[in-house]
Amino acid sequence: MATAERHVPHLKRDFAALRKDFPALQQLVHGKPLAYLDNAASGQSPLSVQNAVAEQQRLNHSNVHRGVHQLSERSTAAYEGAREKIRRFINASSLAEVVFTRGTTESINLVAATFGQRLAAGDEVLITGLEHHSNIVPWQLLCERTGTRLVVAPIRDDGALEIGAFDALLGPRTKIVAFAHVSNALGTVNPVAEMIAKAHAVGAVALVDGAQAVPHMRVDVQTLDCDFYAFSGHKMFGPTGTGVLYGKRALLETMPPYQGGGDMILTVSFERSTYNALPYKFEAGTPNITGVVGLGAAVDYLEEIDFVAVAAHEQSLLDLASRRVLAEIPGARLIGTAPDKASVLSFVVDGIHAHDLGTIVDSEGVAIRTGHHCAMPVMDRFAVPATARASLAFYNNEEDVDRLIAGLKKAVEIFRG
Ligand code: C6P
Repeated sequence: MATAERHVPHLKRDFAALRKDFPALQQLVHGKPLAYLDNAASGQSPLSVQNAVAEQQRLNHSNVHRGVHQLSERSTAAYEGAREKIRRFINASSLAEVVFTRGTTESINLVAATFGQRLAAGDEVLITGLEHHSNIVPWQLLCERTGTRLVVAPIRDDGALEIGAFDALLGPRTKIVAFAHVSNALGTVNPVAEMIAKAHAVGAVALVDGAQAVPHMRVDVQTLDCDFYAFSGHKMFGPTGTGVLYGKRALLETMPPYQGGGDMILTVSFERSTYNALPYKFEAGTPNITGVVGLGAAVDYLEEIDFVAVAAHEQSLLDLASRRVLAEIPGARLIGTAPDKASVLSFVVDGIHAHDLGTIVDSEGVAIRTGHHCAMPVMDRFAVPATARASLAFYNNEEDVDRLIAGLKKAVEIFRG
């Protein structure tokens, strides 16, 4: 984990005060104050992000990189300004390495479709048993196209990666190693720096799915030395439909474009086209300008927060919620108990389907996610059809945990009498 381990004095760590920045958290749901515990699906946006989005729409709505007029220049400055904010946020060495996408899913598909073109029968892509569908299916599509083999490193009964098996599956055939930084279904934190180094040792490139890491820890792509890092704006308190693919410049330079269209070209004739410089080569068509401006505002917001304190706060809430679910909800079982976990509490309760748990706690104003969490192989590994998942952000507090436990007790009462 590439985390600054020091407290920096001017950074904010009063989480009760920060909670007031989030309008959605101030509302009643079913007549009760909202306890929002579905942050792994989508984080709420602070007012500053909402204002940035509204202002872009109200005053600056126009296209980027195209117009000489004032509005287009303002949009271009805001859009490219957000790219610089992201570059600093993840410590990429150049703006050329920050590609805007629609989200983690598109970022991974981009790499599979473009970098993947150089793979052939006999090559292997190594993933882990922890992956979200968006870090499985793009590789399966690639394998179908090229005859490449998909290899999966198994996970242990506690939801941690079997690192010995991962090591054994790496070899000269491995060309891409793709894995989650943090599992969305279990919360397991992977030893990503170690995995990246091991991928490099066999000559493979490493792609990290950072969707569930970026909202919880500071990520430094140069320290990690990953080749690609993918993440989504809406999970880091920004708008939906925004995401980032970080890629090392030397690799991105060698990759063909992903989609064709406006903005990604230098010249077009009917005979042939030439492509724009990085990162524009990978940004065909009018991008999600308003969303990216909002994402830039989300980065501004996060830059003011002490992430060492965030990790400690979320860990203490996760420990509390885990202890209380086990102690107070009869028949509850945690799914995912790896020693290194972040933000996610997945569980099942004997005799009560996860969807019923979700519906009953919702009636109490508590938002959790239930189902397979777009990670069906993880559900298969633990032989459950679905789990209930409470997932935390820095604005959550002990009262949210109290409310979750009370909602679950109500479900048990209804189902068991
Ligand atoms: N997980 C969840 O509730 P998109 O949809 O492209 O923004 O992110 C996809 C994705 C990729 N990897 C991981 C680890 C993820 O958690 C997600 C999204 C959400 O867990 C929605 S399924």
